[in-house]
Amino acid sequence: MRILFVYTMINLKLGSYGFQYGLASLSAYLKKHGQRDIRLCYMAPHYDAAQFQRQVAEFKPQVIAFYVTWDQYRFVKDLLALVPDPAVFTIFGGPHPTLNPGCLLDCERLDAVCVGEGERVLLEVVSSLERGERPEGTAGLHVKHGGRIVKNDPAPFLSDIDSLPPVDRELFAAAAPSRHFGLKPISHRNAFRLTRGCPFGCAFCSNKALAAKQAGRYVRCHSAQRVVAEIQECRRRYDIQDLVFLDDTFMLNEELVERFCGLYGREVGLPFDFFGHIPVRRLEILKRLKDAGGRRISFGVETGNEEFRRTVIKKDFSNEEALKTFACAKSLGFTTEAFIIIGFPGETPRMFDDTEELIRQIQPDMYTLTIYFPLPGTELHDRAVKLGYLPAGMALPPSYVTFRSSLLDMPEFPDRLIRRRNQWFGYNVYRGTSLKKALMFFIYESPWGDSLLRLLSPFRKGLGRFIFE
Ligand code: B12
Repeated sequence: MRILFVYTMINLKLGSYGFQYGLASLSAYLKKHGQRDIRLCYMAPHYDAAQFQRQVAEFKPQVIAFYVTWDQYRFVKDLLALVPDPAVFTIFGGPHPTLNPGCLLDCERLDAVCVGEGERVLLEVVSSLERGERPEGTAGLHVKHGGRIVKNDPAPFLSDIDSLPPVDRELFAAAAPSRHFGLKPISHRNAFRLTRGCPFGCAFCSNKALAAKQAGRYVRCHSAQRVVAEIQECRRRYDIQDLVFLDDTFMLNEELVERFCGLYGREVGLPFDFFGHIPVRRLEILKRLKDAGGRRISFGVETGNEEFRRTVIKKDFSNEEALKTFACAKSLGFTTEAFIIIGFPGETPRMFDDTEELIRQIQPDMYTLTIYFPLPGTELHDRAVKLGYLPAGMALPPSYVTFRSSLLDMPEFPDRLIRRRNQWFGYNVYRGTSLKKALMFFIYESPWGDSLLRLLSPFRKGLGRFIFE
């Protein structure tokens, strides 16, 4: 059966990236079960209907399978409407349809939505279609049938993720551009995962709601051997200089991290970047990671206002713990990065002063500041609606660039002010320690920052050294 996957990265701040682990896993799973004819339509950084139509006309897929996040939903919906042949089976999966399966009603041309992990679901859909049957009884599938919608309960989370085949990187090798515009390239060559899922309940993130969608354990780990073998295989195939781990929280399972560090340090040793979590209970674990090749560690600080962080954002650590963790990571020689969000529902400019102050004290090597983006199906999105900052059921305008402006209408912290604080943030944080960095961040956060980054992307490495060393 001819299956076309669609992955879009349209209108995003922070550049385009060439890999989506979930689709690569689905493709590998289907191939393991005998499907050979699988391709990818990768669309970035602009919407390009002609590209999609060309690929559909040439490949003549029988199934079109879209990965959908809330920010991309508006574009994917338009692409879907271009599918000419009613016999082509169309299906959405990924975090947005999982949390909002009602989008099946919203999209006339859509046949089905997958709720949760898709490996078994998509295989059963394809197998049913091959037998000439509609996949009505598939666990995890919401599917249209003669004018009504059949909603099947999801199957439990896969219990043993090591039993899955290694993800299909060639799918992306054939379709994604070799040049990436972001400062932190993520591609089929260098992106890996040690785990699936996340145990934390941050109110702005989809993970808590995703965890509740299926029965069983959401957080699962690969074995260290399995991941190192996958990395070795990739090194044989591609030229890899460094790695990035896409795990929501890489340091979840300390025993696993210990085992991984030992094996990886001995057999691979390439520099790697990953996400940490504050507080790090045993700081020795950071040392192990550094010795194994750890290079950049990113922590979600989100806000500098402790009370707001604990009660509204639902992240349980103190500023003291944040300072201590960063200091330790820096002293070990990591490049440190802080993830911060501005414009949370109910946040005030005064609270954001606390954020600026904390990050000024931390002095991370770099930061990523994003303007709060409400995700339907999350606690904080509902809070924004309840407080009257966001209309319920709001559609995203096509021109909206995530993280560039606020969708909330907060009289105390209006969009205009949020954007101003966003632009001046880096300057204010670094002006006392590095004027060069302060000015570079000011330019990057300006309205022309993205275009500039794109223009300068061939010189990314040199630029990185110039700013951060
Ligand atoms: C790594 C990552 C990134 C990377 C890589 C992109 C990516 N989407 O993978 C980068 C840094 C580029 C990135 C960018 C963004 N991200 Co991000 N990212 C993640 C993260 C941490 C892990 C994704 C992953 O590897 N999952 C593991 C794999 C195995 O699971 P999966 O991808 O969900 O796929 C499984 C199922 O969903 C399903 N499935 C998926 N697609 C399909 C399709 C079909 C047809 C079927 C049947 C099934 C199916 O089966 C797959 C295998 O089981 C997730 C958090 C999360 N838990 O998902 C956030 C997450 C996906 N990101 C999110 C957001 C908001 C963004 C950005 C908008 C941020 C921005 N403005 O730049 C962009 C959007 C880019 C895009 N189009 O995806 C949100 C999406 C929320 C939502 N409700 O839509 C998430 C969920 C985090 C959050 N805050 O809640 N991200």
